Amino acid sequence: TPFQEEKIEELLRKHTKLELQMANDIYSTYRLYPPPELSEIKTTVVYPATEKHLQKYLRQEVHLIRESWEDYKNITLPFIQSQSFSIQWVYNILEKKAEADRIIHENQDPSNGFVLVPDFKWNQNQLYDLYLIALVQRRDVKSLRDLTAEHLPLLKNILQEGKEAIAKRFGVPGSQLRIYLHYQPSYYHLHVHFTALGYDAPGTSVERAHLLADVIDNLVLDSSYYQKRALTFALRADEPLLKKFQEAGRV
Ligand code: M7G
Repeated sequence: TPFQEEKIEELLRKHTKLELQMANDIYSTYRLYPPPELSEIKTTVVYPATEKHLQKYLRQEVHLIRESWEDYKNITLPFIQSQSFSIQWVYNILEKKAEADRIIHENQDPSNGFVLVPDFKWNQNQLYDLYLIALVQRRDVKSLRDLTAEHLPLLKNILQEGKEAIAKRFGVPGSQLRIYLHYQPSYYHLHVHFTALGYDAPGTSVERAHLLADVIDNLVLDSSYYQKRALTFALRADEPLLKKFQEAGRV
């Protein structure tokens, strides 16, 4: 986890083992062994993990896919319907069976409502790596590909109320937030990522992140924007979906 500013002084002052490696004039380098309270490693455990979880966390070669709407209907959609990650954890949050005490904001409207919670990648100890996710109440929207003008009230609520709730609770203004959707997501229940603008969060690359404000504008211009245009994303070398695109001659 990132160091907290007020603790960083202790790192060189208190109980820290230092082994000199080299010294030259005003410069010196050391091996530093921090005390346990300053050497926290945030750990996420997935148990039992599926083959797909193993794939997600293994380092692999990646390939860029340019998915047309036809590709989505013929290749991607049947594939995600046949095998995608369980979204039980999302339903647990919506039904208050898990993480209920962590909810930052909730709009209970069944069509246009959502729940805002800290992402499990963020330990909430510092604002530097602030990371929250908004999970929509409705269960019939898988991803960006499903969005039409019908979803504008929902998306506008997430943008507006999400920013307000984060400013109120954490004091971070909307102008310092990056608010976006992933395509492809790992979990096919519509959700929106809120990360600190100064933090280079994983998954913010141009081939994966779509700013919510841009998504809203695109849908205002054309309700079927995301059922028309091609979308780009990267797939890892041994992902079965890549194989499907290869078999279809689309890579
Ligand atoms: P994604 O775009 O579907 O996939 O985002 P990614 O994980 O490849 O980015 C899902 C988001 O939900 C990620 O930012 C995860 O860190 C977060 N997340 C996943 N799980 C299983 C949980 C969970 O159980 N609780 C919380 N609070 N966040 C989770």
